[in-house]
Amino acid sequence: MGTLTIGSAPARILARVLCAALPAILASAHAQAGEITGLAWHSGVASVAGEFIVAPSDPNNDDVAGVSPNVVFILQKNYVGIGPVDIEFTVADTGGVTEYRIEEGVNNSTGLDWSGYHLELGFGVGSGFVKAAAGGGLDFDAPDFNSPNTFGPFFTGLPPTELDLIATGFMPHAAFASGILFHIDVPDGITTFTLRQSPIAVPEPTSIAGLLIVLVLGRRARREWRIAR
Ligand SMILES: [Ca+2]
Ligand SMILES: [Ca+2]
Ligand SMILES: [Ca+2]
Repeated sequence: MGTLTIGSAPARILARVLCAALPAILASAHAQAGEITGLAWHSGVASVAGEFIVAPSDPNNDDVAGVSPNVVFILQKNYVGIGPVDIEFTVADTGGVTEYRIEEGVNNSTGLDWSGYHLELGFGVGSGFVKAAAGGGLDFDAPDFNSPNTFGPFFTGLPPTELDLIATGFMPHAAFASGILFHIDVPDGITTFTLRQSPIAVPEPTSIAGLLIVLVLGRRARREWRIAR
């Protein structure tokens, strides 16, 4: 697990959110319902800190419109490389579908600027990750998509789909994005699920040049092949 530096922007945000969430945490301490009951993160490219789960104040609230009161905080995910961070949640049945909002902060320490951010839902972690099946009940607030998804100051979300959220924009190296918020419908009948999140780096100019060369050579080869026939 990563660490937060006292006085840093992520630490200040964490303290502010903790203070705001404290009444809800205390009020839910004796709640009987539990949907997401735990989480563990897996990644070779990032550290995760400031994560905590509030017992749902409104279980089985699918399909709530607007911001769901059920919340999981993951306040600092610090990427040091490009790749996925898998967060595996432990789930207990509550007799319905509970809609959660996830609130995040993401730090870019990769040395690369980012042009996007991709979120997926599935099962398993790392090379064992498998995308969830469409229609399986685990989704990003499908089919109504009546709760907001926001991606902080750098990104704008594309229209959501059942199992993918993609945001595009420009997030420079060394930037921190707070205010990332999205919704997940968590059904009964599963014991775990995985939220996979991956930054998308701005393509290197050399990569773009290489891609153009490949395209030109391919076009020329096709033309010569047609002439030779
Ligand atoms: Ca929903
Ligand atoms: Ca749903
Ligand atoms: Ca909703």
